[in-house]
Amino acid sequence: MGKALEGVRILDFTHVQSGPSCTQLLAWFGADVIKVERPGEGDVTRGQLRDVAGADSLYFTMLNANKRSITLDTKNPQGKAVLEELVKKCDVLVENFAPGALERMGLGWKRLSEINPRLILASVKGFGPGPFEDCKVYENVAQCAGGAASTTGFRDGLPMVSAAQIGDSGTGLHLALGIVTALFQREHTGRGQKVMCAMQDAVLNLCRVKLRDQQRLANGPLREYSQFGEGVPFGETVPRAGNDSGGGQPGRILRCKGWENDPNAYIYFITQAPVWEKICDVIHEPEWKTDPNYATPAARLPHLNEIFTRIEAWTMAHTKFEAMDILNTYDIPCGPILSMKEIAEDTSLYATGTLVEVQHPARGSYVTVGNPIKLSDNDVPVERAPLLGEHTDEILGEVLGLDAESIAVIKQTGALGALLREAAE
Ligand code: CAO
Repeated sequence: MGKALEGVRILDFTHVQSGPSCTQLLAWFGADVIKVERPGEGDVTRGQLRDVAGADSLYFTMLNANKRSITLDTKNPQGKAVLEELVKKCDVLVENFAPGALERMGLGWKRLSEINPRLILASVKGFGPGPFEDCKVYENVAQCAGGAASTTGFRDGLPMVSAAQIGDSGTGLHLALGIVTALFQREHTGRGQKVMCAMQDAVLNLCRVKLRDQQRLANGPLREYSQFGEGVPFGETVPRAGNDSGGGQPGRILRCKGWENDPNAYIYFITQAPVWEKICDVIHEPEWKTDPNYATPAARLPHLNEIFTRIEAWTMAHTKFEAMDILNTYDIPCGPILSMKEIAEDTSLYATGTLVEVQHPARGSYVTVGNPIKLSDNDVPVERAPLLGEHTDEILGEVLGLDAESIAVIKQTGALGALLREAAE
């Protein structure tokens, strides 16, 4: 088996989550990812939410697998010179600094493309050009500005952010696609280009069904939203719809046996139109197949609360897994609400490589999410995240061709942080 991005070298100048999630995917497709980190401290997440004293955090290790780490003080003239040499040897530079930081380093797009005209510069920023373009942005800011928070949660509650990191990892995914597309175009043009992904844009892209609903509102109420059946009028903007399903097949989260003590004893149940008659059989309401109030999808919309109350009486008599087994025999779409504990113990996810256990010299073994995108001709086993500066000498020797004497000279300047470390010891 091959490695899809074999031969592609990425200068990974990213930190926190959005950028690292992108470069980790590229590493899993076989690219050589060189993570450039500030001497001494490195990516700030190494020390954030630390659960094992003296070991890199899971926040860091779960976002930086299969990468090499070099420490480089890019504000030191010699460090900057080394960085520029690396730019010459790399295909892509990925960064997610605050707006203007790369330019302040003297490495704006003009300079980078002078150094290496084939270079692809890929950036994550919070916002695109406009009133907020200079703002620093984290996950939840993007979820709020991209339309996710105003449309998530219950109508009578606060706007709600999702646990899924659609602002950070969602943008990282978008950026990865931009990078491989730019690499593909470079095959024809020989030129690099800038790839920019704003977190607000990525979230909005993932929320496009809500912009659809915003426009539908002009032509009448959103009949598949629970509030329609409840007789609650719609305002000018898309309301929060609780757990109503986003498409035209109404769905809800329903209680299952054990819900009184288990916060996740629930199932998502979809009343998909083609299997309506089977649903009526399962819940023992055969007359609903022909009753004009229930027989068609349109007729059912004003009665969703009543229908789901009846279905829930059935789901509450079964555990979520029993209900899954029964409903699947009828082809009725449904899904158990799985806790993170249940997911972490699911052997089928380990069998596919979606969950992987990795050994780490400082923290022992840990579980990480492997590559969720499976290619039949791409085999890159998940490797632990690098220690800070673990590959500094290796990269200077192998990528830049420097001998031990030249590396020692660079170290003397403090560009690699070695002097700082020695001073501290
Ligand atoms: N050597 C020397 N200096 C370095 C360095 C290195 N190896 N790596 C980074 N730096 C410097 C940068 O040059 C910058 O310096 P200046 O401010 O003097 O120009 C400085 O470190 C800090 O960079 P920053 O502003 O990006 O970092 P921050 O912690 O203040 O902000 C964040 C973090 C995430 C809010 C900001 O980077 C950002 O908005 N990024 C874009 C959006 C994004 O990706 N957000 C997702 C974060 S994940 O939730």
